[in-house]
Amino acid sequence: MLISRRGFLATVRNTAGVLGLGALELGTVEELLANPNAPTVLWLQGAACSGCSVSFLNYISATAPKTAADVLLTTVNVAYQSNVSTASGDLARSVLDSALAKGGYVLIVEGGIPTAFNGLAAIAWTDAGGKDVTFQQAVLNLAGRASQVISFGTCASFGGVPSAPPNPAGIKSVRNVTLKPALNIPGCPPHPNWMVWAIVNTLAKTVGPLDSYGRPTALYGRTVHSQCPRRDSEDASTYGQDRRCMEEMGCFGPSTYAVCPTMKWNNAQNWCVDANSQCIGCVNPNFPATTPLRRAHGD
Ligand code: FSX
Ligand code: SF4
Repeated sequence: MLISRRGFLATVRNTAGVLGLGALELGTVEELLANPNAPTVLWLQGAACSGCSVSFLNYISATAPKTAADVLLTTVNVAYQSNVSTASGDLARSVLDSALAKGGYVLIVEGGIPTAFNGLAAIAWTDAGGKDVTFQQAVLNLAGRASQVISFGTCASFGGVPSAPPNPAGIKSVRNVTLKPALNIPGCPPHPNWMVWAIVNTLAKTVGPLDSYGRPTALYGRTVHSQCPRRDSEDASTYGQDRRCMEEMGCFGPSTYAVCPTMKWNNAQNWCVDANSQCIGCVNPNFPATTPLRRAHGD
């Protein structure tokens, strides 16, 4: 069943409500949808903690787009988002079916992909005939007709937390399941600015060079250590010592590539080291196997 224009408008209006935007101007949405070039974005969620979506919803900026709502509703055409869309059942699935039939959308995947038990550890939805569609199958189908696949978070990019041993569900990354290129935006979770950056630059075709792990060097090109204000400071010997370097406590800043020290988090208020925690390397392909937190707990 193809979704009607009226149904789609209702879906978008409902999404605005969930985001706390109040009444969405129907004219604004119609204007957006009337644009034949309005890019469609589909955002699926698999084996994850929802932290990527939550991080994205905390996006805030002094310049446009100013909030996550601006991104979702006026900058791009997000037709499906697992956490914020209130549409469910046939209506939600029909949005995906319509996009698949048309092709050329941007597919965002958040979370790892369970592959053991024929993928049955995660059911994405049921098809029009009532048959279960595994998350693995959903990603494979939708990736096949996407113009670009983007992995949000370390789980989708590399397997991340849900793929940690013994990994009974056989969690794999998006690249390892689709065997196709995907733009990786790791972080557990990724910074909201990185996700907005990825969407906007993908649509504008301005992502630029990637490193060997499929990460844009604009965001992951320098080590945390090289940008850290504590580089020449005295070593910390325990937690809670302001302005001391955490290297002796296993800080991963020297081997982790991210812009956290310069961009900072929570609307540029703070970041891990400024809060007296080591960098735990959450953007790394082997996260969380070797984090200093595991060592601190004797794992
Ligand atoms: Fe993974 Fe997303 Fe870590 Fe969570 O949903 S990157 S577990 S913070 O956030 O997929
Ligand atoms: Fe490098 Fe970590 Fe020390 Fe900062 S706290 S200077 S990132 S080792």
